[in-house]
Amino acid sequence: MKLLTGYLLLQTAGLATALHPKLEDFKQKAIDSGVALKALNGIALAKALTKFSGTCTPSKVKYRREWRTISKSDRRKFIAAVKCIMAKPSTLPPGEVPGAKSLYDDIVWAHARRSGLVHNSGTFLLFHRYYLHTYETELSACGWTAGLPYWEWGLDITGPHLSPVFDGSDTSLGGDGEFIPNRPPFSIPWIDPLTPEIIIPPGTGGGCVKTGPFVHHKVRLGPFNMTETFPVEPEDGRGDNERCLIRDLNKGGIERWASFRNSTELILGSGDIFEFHVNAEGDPRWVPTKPMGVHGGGHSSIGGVGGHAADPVISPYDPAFWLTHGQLDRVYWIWQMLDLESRSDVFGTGTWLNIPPSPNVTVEDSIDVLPHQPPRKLKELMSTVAGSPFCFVYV
Ligand SMILES: *[C@@H]1O[C@H](CO)[C@@H](O)[C@H](O)[C@H]1NC(C)=O
Ligand SMILES: *[C@@H]1O[C@H](CO)[C@@H](O)[C@H](O)[C@H]1NC(C)=O
Ligand SMILES: *[C@@H]1O[C@H](CO)[C@@H](O)[C@H](O)[C@H]1NC(C)=O
Ligand SMILES: [Cu+2]
Repeated sequence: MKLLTGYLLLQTAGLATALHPKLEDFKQKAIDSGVALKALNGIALAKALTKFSGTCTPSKVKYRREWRTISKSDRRKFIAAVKCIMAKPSTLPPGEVPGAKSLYDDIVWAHARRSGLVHNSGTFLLFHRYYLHTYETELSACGWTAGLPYWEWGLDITGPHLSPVFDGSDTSLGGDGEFIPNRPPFSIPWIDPLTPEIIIPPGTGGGCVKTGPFVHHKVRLGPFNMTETFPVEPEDGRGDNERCLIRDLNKGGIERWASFRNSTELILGSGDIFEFHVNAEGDPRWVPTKPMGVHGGGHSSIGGVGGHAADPVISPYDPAFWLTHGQLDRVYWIWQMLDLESRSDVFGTGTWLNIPPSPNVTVEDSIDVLPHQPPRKLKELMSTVAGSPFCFVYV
């Protein structure tokens, strides 16, 4: 009898945890090792699979997977599809963005032209979700019909330069940048005076990527002058300024801001979209003592000091951009799916750090990824299993 009661209690506790997981439900070891985050992904997935609607069905849903859980032959297929996007010609109107030679450049431009509106603003999370979908759609046209892969930062806390994601093999996203010694650290020039200075020590690269599938990949657009480009579409930087892809893999980015603990605490410590958003992006106006957030942590772990992935305007030039943002969207998705009904809101105004001041964004407002994806109301981008436009889950 006693045994039965204990069993029932356990069951009940287990169910409560599954429905409303809390930080206290997990041992510190489980949080720091990624076991908790994996469990949360499992709960989110179970909930997502009950929410299919519209044209999204279990037979159509795309599974977005962590890079190293994808077979090596499939990774090569994915890389071939990325190269296919890089080889397709630009489709922008002639003369509008003279430096855009390929479809890949076009897609980078779609981010660059909106950078003053979709960072540290109310559209940040959903614009990037829609932007990843744009890329996933183009990958599909290039033969990769599975879900966009993501990169779980926490697995590489000992150093991204040691990761199979960046080992420079033909099943990686390319290696580190060439090592450049004696570089000074980078101090992030926040416009907001509230934020303490953020110092990023140099990582293990700093120069051009010399190994792996993307050694011939060219960065063309930019650099863009941030002061002038925010928030309007930049005029400078549209020409062809061909150069190599620079990386500076940097374990500090993961250790300080994007560890398993950081992602798990973000999910379980955020009660509403305000808390989730300002912590995920490290918005200096709201969390001045916790700048960067997991988003900035992911970027700086690839871009470090001077790497393209750390450039807020043209970071999509690094093919790893899509995987680090896939992970950010996954963390957002897990958080949302734990209670989708109450987590389908937005927080923030329509401009970067509200410069210049703009109204609060609402779910009735629209964003686009022109010319690739049409305007959509933000409320249409909340569920990833409603079919219009999304039909994907994270596993
Ligand atoms: C960027 O824009 C600012 C403000 O207009 C200007 O002072 C600065 O010289 C520009 N920098 C570059 C590199 O063009
Ligand atoms: C991120 O997690 C690490 C432990 O993995 C911790 O030392 C660090 O303080 C956390 N960063 C933030 C901003 O919470
Ligand atoms: C915009 O949102 C902020 C934060 O929630 C709120 O304090 C403010 O009143 C809102 N402004 C308007 C005009 O609704
Ligand atoms: Cu961005």
